[in-house]
Amino acid sequence: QKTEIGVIGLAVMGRSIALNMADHGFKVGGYNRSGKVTDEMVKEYPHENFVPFYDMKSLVASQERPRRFLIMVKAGNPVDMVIEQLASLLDEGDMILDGGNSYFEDTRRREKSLKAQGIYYFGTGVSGGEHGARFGPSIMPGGDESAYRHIAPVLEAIAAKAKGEPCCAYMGPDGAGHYVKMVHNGIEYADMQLIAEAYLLLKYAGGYTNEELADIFEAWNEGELKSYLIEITARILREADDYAQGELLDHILDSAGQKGTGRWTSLESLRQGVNVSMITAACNARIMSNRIEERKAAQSLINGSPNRPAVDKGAFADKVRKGLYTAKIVAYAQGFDLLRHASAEYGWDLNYGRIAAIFRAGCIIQAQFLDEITKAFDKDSELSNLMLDSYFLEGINQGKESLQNILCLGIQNGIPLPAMSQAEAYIDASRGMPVGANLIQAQRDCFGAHTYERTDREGIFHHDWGQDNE
Ligand code: NBP
Repeated sequence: QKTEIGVIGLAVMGRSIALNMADHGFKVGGYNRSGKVTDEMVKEYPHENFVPFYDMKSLVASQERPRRFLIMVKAGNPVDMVIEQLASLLDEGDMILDGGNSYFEDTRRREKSLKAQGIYYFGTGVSGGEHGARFGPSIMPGGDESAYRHIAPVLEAIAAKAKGEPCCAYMGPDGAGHYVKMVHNGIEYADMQLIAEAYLLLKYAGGYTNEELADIFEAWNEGELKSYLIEITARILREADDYAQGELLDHILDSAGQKGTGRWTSLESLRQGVNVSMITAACNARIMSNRIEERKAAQSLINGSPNRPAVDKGAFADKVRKGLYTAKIVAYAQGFDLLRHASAEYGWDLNYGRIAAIFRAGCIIQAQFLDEITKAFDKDSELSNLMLDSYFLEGINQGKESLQNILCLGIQNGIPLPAMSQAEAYIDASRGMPVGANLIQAQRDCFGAHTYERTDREGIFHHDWGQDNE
């Protein structure tokens, strides 16, 4: 039977995306290494437009040229193994898309090597989890621009729609799509950490009950914080436990998992010399959360906060909302700053407004806020920092005092607020406050003759600081 596209890897994501394509009228061929998985899929989710295959050769033979394949297998070696098998069966002009969470450097390597064989390779970021893949994810394809038109009709049909527009757009050459997905995930880490910190403040400094908290998050979801993550937080806070008393949230272990895309973003930012301190803080917060035993053991050893100030419950929630919004602006400013540097470094010519636009639906960080990011970059595509756009500047200037207030209160209450603290530090460093680097330069010159520059004269200077400075 003839097919129009092949999906390789039919686990949760591959199966969902294949069915999504089938729903949109594409004849989809599906193949999974273990045939059992394919059988189960066909049995549980039969679809007239889905054709199962049990070897790659027949899958390839079922398509007219140029052929199109989407690989949805575990990131890493499995992708290379599938490519090796698949590429040997393909002809010049055929296309392979990798929809998994592949590391962008792997994507660059694979794209280059397949190009030499005349095969177009698209590293394609897909966000939205199982539900997104099934009913409309946000899709970030990167690869050869001239070949994009061959895959665009399928990707744009299955993508989520925001105000009628598909949340899928060509990102740039080679690893650009997977890079954007990586930064998306990094921002997601920071966004989630900020919400967790707002929750901690409201719960432990504000003394709100879960029900009150759910009402607060629901109300926030009507305003500038409106987003998928705020919406599910309100829902989570209301969820009753079916095993013990109260809400499920209070019975979930205080230890968060991570699969590594946040860490990749953080490591990459250091390589690029870009400060994404809030993403790094979010990674570190998860690392600390995993130290359950150490945290328990030190509980009675390290002093808490003896003088916990009283909180005006009524006004507090509003301050937390403003502080959270301010910090959120900084998290996105940092993420987009990394994209800007990467674009220059790798020669991608990324379109930041378009990137924000495809995050508006389907993905985890979807939010009203993203419309404003698109507007900011449409106004000025060379905008050096999102915080400096007039809309966001107003947000920062209006919310900064609240951020400072809730930070002070949180710290006095002994509540760890790593991401919010980084937001404040970033704002203060950005607004030209001295950062102490004059002293660091003096120390470097003192112990290592590393020289320094002066504020009042051109040139490179070295000072004889006296003894003990070899
Ligand atoms: P998994 O990441 O759990 O991978 C399982 C799939 O990989 C199965 O089809 C398995 O085949 C196949 N596979 C493996 Br493992 N090694 C293979 C090999 N050497 N050759 C061929 N196939 C191999 O699946 P997933 O959760 O559906 O995710 C797929 C991709 O999408 C991943 O990169 C993931 O990071 C990404 N992603 C996932 C989500 C999500 O919410 N889950 C969201 C966004 C992106 P088998 O059945 O024969 O073992």
